[in-house]
Amino acid sequence: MNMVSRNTITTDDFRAAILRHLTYELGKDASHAAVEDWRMALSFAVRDQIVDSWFAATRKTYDAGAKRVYYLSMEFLIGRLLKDGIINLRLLDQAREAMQALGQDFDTVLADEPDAALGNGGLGRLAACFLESLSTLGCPAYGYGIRYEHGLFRQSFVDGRQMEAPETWLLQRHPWEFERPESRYRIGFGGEVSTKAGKTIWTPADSVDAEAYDTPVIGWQGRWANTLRLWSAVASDGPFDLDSFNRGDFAGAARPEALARTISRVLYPDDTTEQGKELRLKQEYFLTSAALKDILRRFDSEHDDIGKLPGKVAIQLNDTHPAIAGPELVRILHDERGLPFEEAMKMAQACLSYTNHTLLPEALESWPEGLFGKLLPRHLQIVDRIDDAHAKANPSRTLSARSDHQVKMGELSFIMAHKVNGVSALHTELMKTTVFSEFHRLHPDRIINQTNGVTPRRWLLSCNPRLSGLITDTIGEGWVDDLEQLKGIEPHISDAGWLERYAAAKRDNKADLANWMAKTTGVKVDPAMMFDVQIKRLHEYKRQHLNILEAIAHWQEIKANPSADWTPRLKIFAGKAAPGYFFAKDIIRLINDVAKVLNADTDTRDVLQVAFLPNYNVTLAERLIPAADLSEQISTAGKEASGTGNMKFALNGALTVGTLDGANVEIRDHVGADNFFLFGMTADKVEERRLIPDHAAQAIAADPRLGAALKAIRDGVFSPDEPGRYHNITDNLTGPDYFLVASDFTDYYRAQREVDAAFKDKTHWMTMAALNTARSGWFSSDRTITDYMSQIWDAKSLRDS
Ligand code: AZC
Repeated sequence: MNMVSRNTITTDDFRAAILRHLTYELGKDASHAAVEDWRMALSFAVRDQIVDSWFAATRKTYDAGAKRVYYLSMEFLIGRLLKDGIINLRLLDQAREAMQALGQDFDTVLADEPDAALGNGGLGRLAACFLESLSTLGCPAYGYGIRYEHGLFRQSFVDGRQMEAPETWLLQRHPWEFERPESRYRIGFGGEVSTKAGKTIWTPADSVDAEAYDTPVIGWQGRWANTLRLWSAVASDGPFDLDSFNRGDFAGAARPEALARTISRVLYPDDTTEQGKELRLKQEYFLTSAALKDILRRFDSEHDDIGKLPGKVAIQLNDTHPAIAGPELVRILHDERGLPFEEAMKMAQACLSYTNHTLLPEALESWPEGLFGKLLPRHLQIVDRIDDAHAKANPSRTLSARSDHQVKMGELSFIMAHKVNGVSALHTELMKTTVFSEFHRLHPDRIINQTNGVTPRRWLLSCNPRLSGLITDTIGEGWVDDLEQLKGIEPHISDAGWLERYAAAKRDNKADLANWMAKTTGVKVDPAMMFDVQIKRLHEYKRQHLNILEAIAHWQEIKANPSADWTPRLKIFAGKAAPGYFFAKDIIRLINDVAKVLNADTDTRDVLQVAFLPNYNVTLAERLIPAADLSEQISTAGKEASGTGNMKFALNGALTVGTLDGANVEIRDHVGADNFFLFGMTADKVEERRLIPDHAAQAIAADPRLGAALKAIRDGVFSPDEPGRYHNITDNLTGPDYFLVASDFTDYYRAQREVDAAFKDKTHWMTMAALNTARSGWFSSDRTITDYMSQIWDAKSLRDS
């Protein structure tokens, strides 16, 4: 098979490098080394291969005096890095052969790596895909984030209920990072603002130090590597604690230590509800201030004219979480560097841009001004001056970042950014007409769209070797960094032999998943069933409960006529609920309860089963997506900003059943309406429907299947020991039903029966699946990043220079 070509290092040299690391770096004898030791040794050997191109990229950037992109994000949902590095360096053959020669099972060693789960979901995973694409494209860039000691919690189920345990990815050494004790900045909080000789001086009361840890991010073919710089909080030994100590204020003396320990300790596990917690604001300022100090230090080392800043520095705010970058940069430029205020503000705007990832009102960050002012007294003053300057420039309007005794981070980000982007065409239009409508009228050129994308290295080449092997065999390897080349497989789809190979890849991926499920969860499934997959965070707007209601109704239908020719289907769920989001946790439990009943039902279990796989993470996604037949993208239209899982599924040949929401709209446009199962109300219809006071009751009255499914839940069919267990869910769905589960049910049910019918015609199904693969090239994050580079950052690739 014409596999992707090899790196030039020989297997022998690579094996020697692994042994050298095992012996001299880890101090382990090969005869006693554990899997973890082998993994470390292999990781170090791979890392060695990255470092040279990493240095070369840095040198090129300095030599060219090039503009750098800085991606500020509270989340980077990275997953494992070992295989990613091996694949991008094209070391797969050597690594496998070397480990074999050393008597180790390569896949076992790869599987030993914990996921770096420094993110909640889509926003964090997007940041990770973007970093990889920035490196692949050779755009000089840094990711800045927090090195959380504990990433997203570990999920397990007890009696079907979600349990959370701390995640401890740093228990073992993290072989990819380099500690940089020399890159350390003091970050202040609280204190006083004073004026001296016309200068404003902020004297913080407390401080912590941010210490850098660098992880190289290698692009495709190892041609370029950028840096992910994560900050860890350590106690600063500044005058504050010594003074307190000398005064005998030991608690005060210990405060910096305590502060430091908590700030980078844990990722906030709630991705859609803003809780307004002080620690969260501290984390946000900690990341942002450390990043800006680092950016300016680097700038100063190369340039002596601050006026050049916007030409050399592009700072992207990943959602509003780092929005304090606006006032912080103005503070540095005005207070510390002496630029006139409005000039400082203009310069900051020219550097900054902001991506919005959600319109959900509960996710739009705002801080009580008291809390904000207590922690960041100077920044609160600057927010006011920003508002004044904005009002002066736009006299007829009263839009401001501080209002109703709150500091509003969306408004602040909008004002302080030269570009504001949405993440899908629909989402961007909704930004213009809803949350930012007034701002948009005032600044009609500021909002632009950048539809999300995913990296094809991780989400096809690495996670689906069977399909990527077939593709490379058919069209060569150019698709890996030019995903639109996938169109080249389209002419082959009508070739029965080729299509059979495509189908075989899917079949084998499904068999692998079935084996893995049997081994790890004890759930035995037949890989001939349709694998119907919904994997994402649990949220009412994502409507996992619509999916399980459909399963219940279908089960009832099958039970009434068990011998009919049903299409066998396995519904797979995975995803975490925010620990405080009780409704979402109820949905998890309901799905688990339903699974128990359905999977035990001998009348129906050959044709309908349900599995909720615990502890969803990037690695599990890499396992599930290549094995999926059907991708559930069923959010209430207008609520899912984009979705990125939807793209990964389409790319890997799963057909979508979905609403016209987020990037589903564009996926359907690209793959063709015939190759997509559409259902549900559009975003406009959703808004209209909500105006009907009893919309849910009407929908239930109109569809007896829905009524019967709800009744089964209410009667305790799935919770016989506690019939009332799900009254919150049934009350909601028969009452307010804000996310219109009832109103979309009937059309969803219809679409699912269409799916069933289509799945029976294997040739037709596989043709549709292959067309999804062939036509998903546009959803590469390389395309997205190329557009950010030209339309937002004005940044150039240096890869080929
Ligand atoms: C997510 C959106 O919900 C998802 O639709 C989108 O694909 C993703 O961002 C990447 O743009 N948002 C989040 O994960 N979190 C927040 C706060 O929006």
